[in-house]
Amino acid sequence: MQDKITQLLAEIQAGSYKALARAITMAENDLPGYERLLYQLKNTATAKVIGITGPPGAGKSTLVNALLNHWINQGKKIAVIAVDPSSPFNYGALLGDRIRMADFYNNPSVYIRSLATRGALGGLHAKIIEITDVVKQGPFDYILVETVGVGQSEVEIAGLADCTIVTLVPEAGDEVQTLKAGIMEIADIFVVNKADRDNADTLYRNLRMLAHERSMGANETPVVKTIATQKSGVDELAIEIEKHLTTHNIVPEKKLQLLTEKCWQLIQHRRMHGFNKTKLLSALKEAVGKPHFNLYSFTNNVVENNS
Ligand SMILES: Nc1nc2c(ncn2[C@@H]2O[C@H](COP(=O)(O)OP(=O)(O)OP(=O)(O)O)[C@@H](O)[C@H]2O)c(=O)[nH]1
Ligand SMILES: [Mg+2]
Repeated sequence: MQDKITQLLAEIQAGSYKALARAITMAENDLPGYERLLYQLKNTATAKVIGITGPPGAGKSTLVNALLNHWINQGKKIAVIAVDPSSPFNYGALLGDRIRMADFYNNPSVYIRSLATRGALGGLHAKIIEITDVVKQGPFDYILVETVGVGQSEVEIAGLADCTIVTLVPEAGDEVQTLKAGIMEIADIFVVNKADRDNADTLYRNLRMLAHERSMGANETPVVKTIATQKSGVDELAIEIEKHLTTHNIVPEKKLQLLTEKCWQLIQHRRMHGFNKTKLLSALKEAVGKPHFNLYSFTNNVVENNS
């Protein structure tokens, strides 16, 4: 009989969204078999991960919506992971947004999954790397990961994605100078969304200037103006994404850093296996009053007895 996990993986690879949903739930909740599933993941996935980040309300979901529309018309298959509690992809979203997305929920070319909780340290979802790796096993051309940009999460998305799109809106024009350091580091493409609003051109020019200053003769980070609600500028954005994906084939430093962090975290997690705070507390309760109690040798004994 074929192993259940092997079977699940084969179903994901064959394009079953039901199997994919089940595997993501396993990853989210550390369910039995989840680690075995991870060990079997293949490194042959061709799906490209595209991160879309930016401040709340910048129009990220509307842009994702427009990109889905664009790529579906080209016969592409796309997965969307929305790490954002207020996202229209989330079930808690406003009714209007849900109606707007209804087409794609039932479209066989699109798989949408929202992850409501953030990572413990304010970064992305704690299992975002594992979940993206699982989704990569499916027969997708693109995996879009939408995240609200708040510090740590932007760095994470840059490590996770093959192409990171930073979405800004005209209202952010004055902030560009202060955003400079962090955001310039991670953006592969800038989008000036809500280009139907005043000051869009100012923001556009400022970003172009920053991109130029920073490029030092190398490729400048492209800046694309969009009106996501009207799907305007989306063709150009799709071209820039494709251009970036085809010209940047080396594993970027930021990806290596993220993977190193993850590996470190997994090692820590494994080394902590078998330790239990309640047990520690009762052992300490017994030991702490003794005249020869020493926290450091106590800890050393606990570690040695556990190995
Ligand atoms: N005028 C204008 N409004 C837009 C445009 N794009 C999006 N909006 C509107 O901006 C609001 C926020 O859009 P969303 O797509 O939900 O923004 P978001 O960045 O995903 O928001 P969060 O996920 O909550 O951070 C919605 O009311 C959209 O209709 C645009 O190009 N022009
Ligand atoms: Mg959103």
